[in-house]
Amino acid sequence: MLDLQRREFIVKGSVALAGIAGLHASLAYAFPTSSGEEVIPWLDQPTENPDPAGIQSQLVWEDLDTWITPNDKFFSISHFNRPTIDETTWSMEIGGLVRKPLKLTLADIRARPRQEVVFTVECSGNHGFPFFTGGIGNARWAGTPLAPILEEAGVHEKGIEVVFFGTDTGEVPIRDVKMKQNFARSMSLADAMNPDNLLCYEMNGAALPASNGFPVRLIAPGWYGIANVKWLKRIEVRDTRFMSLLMARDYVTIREEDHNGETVWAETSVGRALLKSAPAKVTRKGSDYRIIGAAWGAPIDRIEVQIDQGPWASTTIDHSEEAEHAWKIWSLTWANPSAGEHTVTSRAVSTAGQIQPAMNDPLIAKKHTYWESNGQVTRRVRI
Ligand SMILES: Nc1nc2c(c(=O)[nH]1)N[C@H]1C(S)=C(S)[C@@H](COP(=O)(O)O)O[C@H]1N2
Ligand SMILES: [Mo]
Repeated sequence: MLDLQRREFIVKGSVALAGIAGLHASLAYAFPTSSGEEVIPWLDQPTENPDPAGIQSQLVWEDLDTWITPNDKFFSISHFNRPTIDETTWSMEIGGLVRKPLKLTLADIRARPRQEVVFTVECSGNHGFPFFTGGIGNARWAGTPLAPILEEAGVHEKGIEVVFFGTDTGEVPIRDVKMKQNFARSMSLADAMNPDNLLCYEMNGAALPASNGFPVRLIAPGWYGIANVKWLKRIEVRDTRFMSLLMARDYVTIREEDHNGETVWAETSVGRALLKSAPAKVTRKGSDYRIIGAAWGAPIDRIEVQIDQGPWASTTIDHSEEAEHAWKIWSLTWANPSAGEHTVTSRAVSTAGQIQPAMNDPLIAKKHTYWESNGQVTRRVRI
């Protein structure tokens, strides 16, 4: 009963009532609901982070025990510097091909209609290197929708591209040109106008932490981390595609594709999130073992797990906390594992019937860059 009491406090609404009504429902809760369930650490562990300034607070998968990632445990990525911004002097411009350029302070933005979204942000480089496997977190973001602001500014008929500039700057060399430039990412006007996009000032009920973009960042649900520009400084509407470092040189996936037996090299800009899952941890309580994990990146139908080279087994999705753009937490009872070393692999299947690719699928095997590493994740564990 203690287990259910804990759930009563954290789960709201009809899902909670269903959970309280039938004990069996608590079996669908993925996270430990009673003490004595211990985590067995994976044998394979990420290697030492060579860039502690750029990559911070990666998720430790074995520690995953809440749907929402607390702010002090949320990963953060910076390509240039990490600016410290004084909110009292900060303002943001909306300009370029607009009829009425705007300048908004934090108070202006906060005074506008508030909208929240629970969105799992994953860095597109996550799982691209042995030292980078925890570039993911799930938060409740709050801000004001971007689309009405663009409407208010009045986008010119010729405007097709919206560029988001961060306050952070770096010196970027290309050929013999050296540019001191701000972090910049763009979206088509149609993508920018998506009603889910937020000028976000709050993360899990608190002001955005400095490392996650204080005072205001873009939150673009359904997109990889890179699109979610932090420390916003300026939004600019243009009449051509924008080919910045982070649109067209880095964050470009290079893949060999087969076209009627001929190899075509495709170079595509990283943008929307891709279907993915990963095992988070194996737990043991007495002789009962469970595998718990997460799945995200596309509407999820189901998640399956393979032990060693065995058959794929269905997992149970934890429906107690869910949202359209948030990871789903799943679990599976692992009955009578034999003593010794095992591999645990998960794969997500989308509602459209797409299966997360295996590592030897040409989609992954013929990808020559590390971004968009959404292949199946295999972990090793000793029972
Ligand atoms: N201005 C700015 N925005 C940025 C970045 C950055 O370096 N500068 N990094 C991007 C990348 S690569 C990712 S994965 C996400 C990560 O968001 P987080 O640091 O809040 O976890 O921020 C994105 N937004
Ligand atoms: Mo990223």
